[in-house]
Amino acid sequence: MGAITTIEPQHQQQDHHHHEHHEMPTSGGALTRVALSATLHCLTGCAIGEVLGMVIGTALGFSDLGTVALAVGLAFLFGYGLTSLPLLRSGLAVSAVIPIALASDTLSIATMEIVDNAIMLAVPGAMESGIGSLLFWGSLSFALVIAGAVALPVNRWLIGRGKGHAVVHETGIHGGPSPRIVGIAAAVAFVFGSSVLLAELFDGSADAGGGHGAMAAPAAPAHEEEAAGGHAAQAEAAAVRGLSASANGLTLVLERSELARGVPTALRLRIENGEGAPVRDFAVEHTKRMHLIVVRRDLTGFQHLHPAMSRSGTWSAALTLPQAGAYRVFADFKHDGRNETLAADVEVAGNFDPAALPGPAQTATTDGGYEVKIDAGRPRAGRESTLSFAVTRAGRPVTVQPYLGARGHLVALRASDLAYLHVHPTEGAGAGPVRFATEFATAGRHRLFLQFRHAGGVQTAAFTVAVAR
Ligand SMILES: [Cu+2]
Repeated sequence: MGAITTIEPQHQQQDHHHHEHHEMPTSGGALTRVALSATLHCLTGCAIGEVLGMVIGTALGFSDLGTVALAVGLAFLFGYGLTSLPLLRSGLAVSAVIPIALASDTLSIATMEIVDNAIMLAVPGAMESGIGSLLFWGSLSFALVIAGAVALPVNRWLIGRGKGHAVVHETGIHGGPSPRIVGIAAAVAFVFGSSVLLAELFDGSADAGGGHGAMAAPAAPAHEEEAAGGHAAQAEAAAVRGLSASANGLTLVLERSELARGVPTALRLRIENGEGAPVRDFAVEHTKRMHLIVVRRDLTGFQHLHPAMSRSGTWSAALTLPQAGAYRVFADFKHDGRNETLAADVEVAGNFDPAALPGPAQTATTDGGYEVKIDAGRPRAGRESTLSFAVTRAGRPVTVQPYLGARGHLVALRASDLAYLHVHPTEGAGAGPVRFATEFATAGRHRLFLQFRHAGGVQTAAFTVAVAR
């Protein structure tokens, strides 16, 4: 924040703006103090709006652009609001308050919003890591403090010319938060934010799931297949997962292996380490720390759930299984820098009527009436395959909304044993077909479950793909 003193204020008096009992300093340390107080005041409203916008936008899975737009809108709303409320409360008419708020805050809020949103977009994974992660809150804290620091010379310059917050000052009405308290909060936010970002930097991982993992785990082996694609992904993809309840020293423990048919039940599970203690530090992957895939052994009844973890490390999700049969429960998560998929079965008693696997088809229709056309090329065992999905509704192309930090989510299971394949999206935002890459380890039939979001709802389309030798 040292740059503030380098800007020289204009020393000319602005008599027509000058009031005798609220003389504004036009230079030096006194001007800086007024500018600092005004900036902290403005930053409060801005921060409330920005944080609210970021939380709502990321929680609802908005695109980065949508989240930023919401945050900017709310920042202006709260910024103007915080200036206007004390004036309105003191009896000033709305028609008098609006021009004052506009003159006082517009440039200041605009500066802050450009800076803090640019920082949020620039920090890798900050927007995707979600409100449960340290990386998200660290980046946001850091971004807001830097935004305030950049706005300070802007406000100082404006006030020195009798503009900006000087206009509010002229009314003689002072309200809003104490600059001292906001100043202390900003200092704390700066220390917290820069610590998180420094830790992220030293961890050396550009992993979108920073959060807890990045702080707690000593530099884990980098498995950045999400970002790197290509070669790193191929080695990883060749290994099928989800065939075992235990792998790499971790064990999936389901609290119960039998569920009642058609009754909403809390499916509870934990991941235990080698000592039998529950694991609690999971990294964010695809915006969540735990993905549960539930599917009946005959590859029907697909469900994708996001459970919540208790302090003790027990994950819980509401699950209803309407049909009898044996179901595979896959726990897909990232721990110590590694992607893991552990799986175990639950049974639902009753008459089991297994469904035959549908043959390969080019199109599938979702429950919501969306038509999805698959282009899988000619997939061969041991080769990287690109899978492309075009979504239409009533014959018109549909541009899908972001879902779990990508344009869609794909689960690929080997039909013979429900082996769980690693699949990764191959491109970010935009229109056109949704694309993924995977490597089918072996020949044979596979069942693919594509999930995408549109009009606020999540749709699932299932396909059978025959992989050649
Ligand atoms: Cu998920």
